[in-house]
Amino acid sequence: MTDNTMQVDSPPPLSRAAHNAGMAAYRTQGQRLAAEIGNRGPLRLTDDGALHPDIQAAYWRHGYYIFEGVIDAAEIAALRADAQNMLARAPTGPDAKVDAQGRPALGLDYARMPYRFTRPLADPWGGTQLLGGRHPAQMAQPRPDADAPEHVVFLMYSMCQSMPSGLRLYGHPKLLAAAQSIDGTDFVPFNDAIFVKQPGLGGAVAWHQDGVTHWQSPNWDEGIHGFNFQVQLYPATVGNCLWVIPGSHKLGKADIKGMVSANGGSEQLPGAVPLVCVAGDVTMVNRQMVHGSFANSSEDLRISLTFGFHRRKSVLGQKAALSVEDSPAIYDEQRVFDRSAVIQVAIDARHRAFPNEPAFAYRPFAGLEDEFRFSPEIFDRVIRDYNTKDLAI
Ligand SMILES: O=C(O)CCC(=O)C(=O)O
Repeated sequence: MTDNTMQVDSPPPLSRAAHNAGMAAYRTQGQRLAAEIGNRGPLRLTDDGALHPDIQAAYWRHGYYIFEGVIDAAEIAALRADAQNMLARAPTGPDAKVDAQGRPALGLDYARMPYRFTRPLADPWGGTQLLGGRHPAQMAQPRPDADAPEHVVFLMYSMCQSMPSGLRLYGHPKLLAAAQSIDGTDFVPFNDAIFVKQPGLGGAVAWHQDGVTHWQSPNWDEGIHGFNFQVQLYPATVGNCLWVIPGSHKLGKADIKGMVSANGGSEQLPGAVPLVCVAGDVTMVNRQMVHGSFANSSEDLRISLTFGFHRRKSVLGQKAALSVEDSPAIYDEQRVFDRSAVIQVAIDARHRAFPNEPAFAYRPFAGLEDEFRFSPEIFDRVIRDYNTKDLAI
């Protein structure tokens, strides 16, 4: 098994269509609960640029919020084009070096190969020790249709390097203002990953909580592991979207295996809500939420650009974890500065593309803006292989 192959052996019990049909009642119940909770609307800022206090309160109460209509149609079109280009340039499988057109795949010269594959409709992490063993209960793995390929792209990394529009998105002033309100003026980046849930093929992400570092910290609280945005490039439907258990970010480390057992072994956990979105909506999800997504047995594509932020004090001095745990690094001042510089460069790249939009003022780089203007030299120094410096906790 190579680094970017995630194999699953157990025989799939249900057909794709039967799995899709079997989710219907659960989906209806989840949508009802989501409607009761609400927690969605435009991304409103106060006059001094803070995320509106009502939204902050709603986020902290339930652990998530859906910002509607943040990214306009033209920007979504550019992001789709770049994401589809990345998909087209993926190697044909985990061990391949060329894409479907026989060209050298994107990323062969990157420090980290930017693609992860799964077998269709599989749950590559559930029930394994991968990623700190944080996905303890495997989701159902339906049998794909007969014409399914052997492997599908599941995740793509490096959006700030491989997608010009992805770098610009990373400097979005309203998203950064929200990050600043949640994680403080000295907030720092986490990582980014593009979840690709191809229609009738996309893999499952077993129920999990993201954080691995601070569960036993004496100063543990509901925000210590930060949050993730997901920018939806296509509709996130009830059949393919991310699900969360509201309020679970406040309760410490969940016994997910026990929750599934107590639910008669079914992964259809009670009290969960689907984060249904249209293209251009952005979800904000606390990384301590119990969350996951089912095998995409539906007919709808989802591509979610996922990137997160932390409080600086949650990260500084911590050991590399999760996607960067193969390195023995400690997140010292230099590492935090180097990875945070991606934000400053992204702000400048965005400002060049959208000169009429107010640029976000990122406090840790106040006075250093001229040293981090977007240029070929800065791209090589700051953006190339930036994800080897991710700040995962
Ligand atoms: O979008 C998905 O399906 C999974 C996302 C997720 O698990 C995460 O962001 O941690």
